Amino acid sequence: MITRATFKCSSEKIGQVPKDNLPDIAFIGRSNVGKSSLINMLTQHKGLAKVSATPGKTKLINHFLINNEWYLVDLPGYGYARTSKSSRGTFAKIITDYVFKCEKMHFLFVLIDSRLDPQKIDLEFIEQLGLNSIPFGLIFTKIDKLSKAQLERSVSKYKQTLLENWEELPPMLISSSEKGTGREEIVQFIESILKYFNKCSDN
Ligand SMILES: Nc1nc2c(ncn2[C@@H]2O[C@H](COP(=O)(O)OP(=O)(O)OP(=O)(O)O)[C@@H](O)[C@H]2O)c(=O)[nH]1
Ligand SMILES: [Mg+2]
Repeated sequence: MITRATFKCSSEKIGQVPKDNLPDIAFIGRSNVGKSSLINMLTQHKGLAKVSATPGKTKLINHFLINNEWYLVDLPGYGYARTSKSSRGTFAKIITDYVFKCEKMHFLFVLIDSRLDPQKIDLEFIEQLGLNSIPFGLIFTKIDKLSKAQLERSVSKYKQTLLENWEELPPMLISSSEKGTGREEIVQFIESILKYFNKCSDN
């Protein structure tokens, strides 16, 4: 259960993230997919993370302290034309540094727009996660825009696409920040991850 959520800090590089031992659960995905909205929905705290209809809103690594025990982390989106044209390549350095090098990062949710066919940029990013053994799951966002049948088709298409390259599927969840759908399942899933990491650090 999320009982307390407060903004902790914004970092422009990983050297600035909080120096405590509390684990990070982070959200990544294409610009505008709904990362910041999902953080507000999960914490039931409108306006905690900054949301905008214009892609490219979140530019820093934002830490939100949850129950004084762990962090939800809002990251900048990838695949936004203005940032992808930079010399740093498709994924900004701030993203790759955090995801692949930051020890605080315990689990990453890759958000996928449930309305779209599997996108190359997401598949490429997922491939990098797999190759680097980064623990991750998928969350299909904005499901309020689809019928039940459309959502099922979309998710099963995604599974098929992933199974072309992977033997095992990552955990998959669904959400609508507009309607609050998926909140309980996502929070429970995060709690099970945190319990697992707690057990590991006890031994
Ligand atoms: N209908 C609907 N709209 C959503 C949902 N989630 C987000 N949106 C809308 O999508 C737009 C982008 O939402 P953000 O949460 O700012 O997206 P983001 O992934 O944080 O975007 P960047 O920070 O730019 O990378 C906003 O206009 C939101 O209102 C959802 O579940 N349903
Ligand atoms: Mg954002």
